[in-house]
Amino acid sequence: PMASSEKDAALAATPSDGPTIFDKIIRKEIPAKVVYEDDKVLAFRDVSPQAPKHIVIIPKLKDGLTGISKAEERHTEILGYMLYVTKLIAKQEGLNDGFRIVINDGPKGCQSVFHLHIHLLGGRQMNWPPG
Ligand code: IU
Repeated sequence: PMASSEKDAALAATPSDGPTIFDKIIRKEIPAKVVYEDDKVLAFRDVSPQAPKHIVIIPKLKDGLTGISKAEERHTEILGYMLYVTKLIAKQEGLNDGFRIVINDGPKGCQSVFHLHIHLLGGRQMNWPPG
């Protein structure tokens, strides 16, 4: 069925360790607005932005990281590096007055793509508590 919202997409998503649309973005098989790329990570503008700036940061090598709940000790280096790159992108995007970083996990966290990713949101006043 057609997902009417990101929450519906997340609730309908079947967690799996198989390839996701992010693999196609990494391989440039589908277009994405890339804002940062190096040998370890790729960052691109979210197709359904939830803020004036909404960027998704992903590891190029998934290595079992379908989500943060699957993190193992071997992943600590890439996880730390992704956070550092997120900060670099926030600066690159001019988010000097603040921003939000989000990692959705599982159905209750509204995760819809099973390839670990950090959301960077900014360019407007964020709210707390989040929805
Ligand atoms: P989530 O945390 O799994 O819900 O985030 C997945 C995000 O990926 C979500 O914000 C989507 O809008 C975004 N996205 C995208 O940018 N490009 C795509 O082709 C697809 C999803 I599918």
